[in-house]
Amino acid sequence: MEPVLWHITISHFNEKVRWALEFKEISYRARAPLPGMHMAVALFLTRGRQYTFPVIDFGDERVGGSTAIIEALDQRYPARPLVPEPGKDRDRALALSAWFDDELGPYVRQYVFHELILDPECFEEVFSQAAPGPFRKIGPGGEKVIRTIVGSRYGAMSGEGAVEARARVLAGFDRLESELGDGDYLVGDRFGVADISAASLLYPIVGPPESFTTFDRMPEPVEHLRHELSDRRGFKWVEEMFRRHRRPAAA
Ligand SMILES: N[C@@H](CCC(=O)N[C@@H](CS)C(=O)NCC(=O)O)C(=O)O
Repeated sequence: MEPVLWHITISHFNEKVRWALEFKEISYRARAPLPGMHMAVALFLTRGRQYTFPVIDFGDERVGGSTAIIEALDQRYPARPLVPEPGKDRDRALALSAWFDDELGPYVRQYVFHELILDPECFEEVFSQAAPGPFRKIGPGGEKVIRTIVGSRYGAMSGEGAVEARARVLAGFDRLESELGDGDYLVGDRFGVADISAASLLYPIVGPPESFTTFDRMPEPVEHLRHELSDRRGFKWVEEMFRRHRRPAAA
C-alpha cells in the first residue's frame, strides 16, 4: 500500500516530510483535514501518542513527528537516503534537526501567525490559498475560529512573544550560517535530513517558489524581514536547497 501522509498544507513541519517523500521518489497519498481539527485526527491515528501533524500511515504502522518520519522512510525505502549511517555524521544530522525543530520551527510559526493575526485581510488570503480545497470557502466566521485557535495554541497573540520569536528566527539564521561554514550542506558533502529541516522550517520567511504552498503576499512586516534578510548567506542557501533538491509534488 502507498503510505498516506496526514498533513497541513501550510505547515513548515509538514513541508519537511513532503520534501523527503518527493526527494526519495516515494509515491504517496495525502490527506489534509481542516487545520485545528487535525489534533483530534492525530490523536486518533496514533492512539493518543501524538497530537500534531505530520503523521504517516504505512498500513502496518503509523509514525508521527517530522524527523522520526524521515528516519522511518529511510528504513523502509533505503534508496536516496537522507539520514547518514550510524556514526558521527548521523549524530550530527539528528542533533541539528532536533535543534531546528525545537529552537527555530515554533518561533517561525509564532512570528508569522502573529503578523497574520494583525492583518486579517492577509490572513484571509493566506487561508484561502492554504486551506485544503473543500475548506477554502469557510467564510469569515470559520476563519475567526481558526485565528483564535492558532493565536492561543502558538502564543501568537502576544506582541512581546512576537518580538522574542523574531529574535529567535534571526538566531536560527546565525546558527545555520555558522554550521554551514563554507560548505554546501550541513553534514558532510551531501543533502540530508538536517538540510531538509533547516530549509523547510525557514520556508515561510524565505518564500521559495518550489515549496508545496506559496503565498501571493505575506503581512508587511514579514515581507520587510524577508527583504532585510535576502542578502544573507543562510537566506540564499535556503533558496538554493529548494531550487536544487525540491522535486514537485507527486501526491
Ligand atoms: N515536533 C513536531 C512538531 C509538529 C507540529 O508542531 N505540528 C503542528 C502544525 S505546524 C501541529 O500539528 N500542532 C498542533 C498543536 O500544537 O496543537 C514535528 O516535528 O513533527
